[in-house]
Amino acid sequence: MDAMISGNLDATSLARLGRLAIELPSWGFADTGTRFGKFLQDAAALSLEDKLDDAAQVHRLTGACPSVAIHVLWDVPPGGAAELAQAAASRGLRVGSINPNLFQDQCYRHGSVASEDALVRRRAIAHLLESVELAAAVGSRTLALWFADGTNYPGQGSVSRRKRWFHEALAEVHAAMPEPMTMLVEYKPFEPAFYHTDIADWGMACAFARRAGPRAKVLVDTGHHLPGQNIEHIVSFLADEGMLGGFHFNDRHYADDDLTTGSIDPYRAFRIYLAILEAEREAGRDLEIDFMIDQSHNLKPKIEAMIQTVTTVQELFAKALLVDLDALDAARARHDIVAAEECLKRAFATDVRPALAAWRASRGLPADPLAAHRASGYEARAAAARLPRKKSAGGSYA
Ligand code: RM4
Ligand code: MN
Ligand code: MN
Repeated sequence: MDAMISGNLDATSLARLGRLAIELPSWGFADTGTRFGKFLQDAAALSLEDKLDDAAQVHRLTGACPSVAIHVLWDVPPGGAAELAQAAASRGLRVGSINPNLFQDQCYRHGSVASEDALVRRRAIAHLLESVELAAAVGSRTLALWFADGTNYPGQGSVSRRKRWFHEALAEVHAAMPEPMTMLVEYKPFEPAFYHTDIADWGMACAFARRAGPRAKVLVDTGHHLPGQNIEHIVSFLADEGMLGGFHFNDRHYADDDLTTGSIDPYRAFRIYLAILEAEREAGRDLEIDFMIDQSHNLKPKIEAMIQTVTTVQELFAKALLVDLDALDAARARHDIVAAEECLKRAFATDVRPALAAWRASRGLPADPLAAHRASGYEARAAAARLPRKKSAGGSYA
């Protein structure tokens, strides 16, 4: 790529950006809301096919989203794995992470693999094992586990006993995973449980993953931290331990808000990407990380929000690529705090959008994917096709 096109990004940086695959969540295209209600959108996806159509539209315009995360309870068609894989492949996509659902059925109201009820624990493990089979059958390499297990009141549960049940369940599931499948263990401090959550933070997720087996890693959902937590520190720490397995990108202002990535604190997202790039430089290769989006676009049009997210991630990743790591290390070596911080600020302040527009055009993609989507008429066509199928509010998301 010539200098005119690359602008302020060199060829190595653009190549790394080109290898940044961002997985789209099927549930990000469906109607969602809050626990107070759901606002329906005419063009929001109803079926698996709708969700895949929408994901394909995002991938067509950005060229960066070849896979779709699947929620077992919400997305698996009657024809099972074969139909699912075919539905994705026919749209130029592949099935990405498989997300079991252990939080919706009535039997899980007191927990799933940590329930006091042995029959519920068995049922939960059986669902996880079925999810492993599904993942293998569709060619997915990632089993993404998020558990709602926890308690609401002091005294309600034995934390240590529940912990041991988690160890047992995850080890059993890990043993059933064929190579090279990876298990990702997600953590979250609260919600839906409000007193204690069985996997409340990265340290617990890391301990559970370590004991589960060598192909279990930690999934960092950027919205799953208590206020003030230094997420990039967690990212660097996990990467150095070889335990960073994946991300759920989103942004938040208060709690698990699932807002679009970079909408509230783009500097934090930039610092997280810089932590990844520093770890990659030390490793001398790209880290094997699943970069996934986990957002809930309650009011924004779903596809627009998704395109906005992908381009924002690319912009912030590109800014992180602009950080002069040699200059940064030199500043660190002489304890020059100001110069070190300026390395970050200079890169973050650089407008990479013209360079990215030229980069996209050079790859045969629209220079402005959002504008191209708006000009395509996709939204109106989807609304016309889906509106007659829309029923009254119902169903679930989370
Ligand atoms: C959780 C968590 C999980 C997601 C569920 C639906 O808050 O972020 O990743 O699968 O919501
Ligand atoms: Mn998540
Ligand atoms: Mn969440």
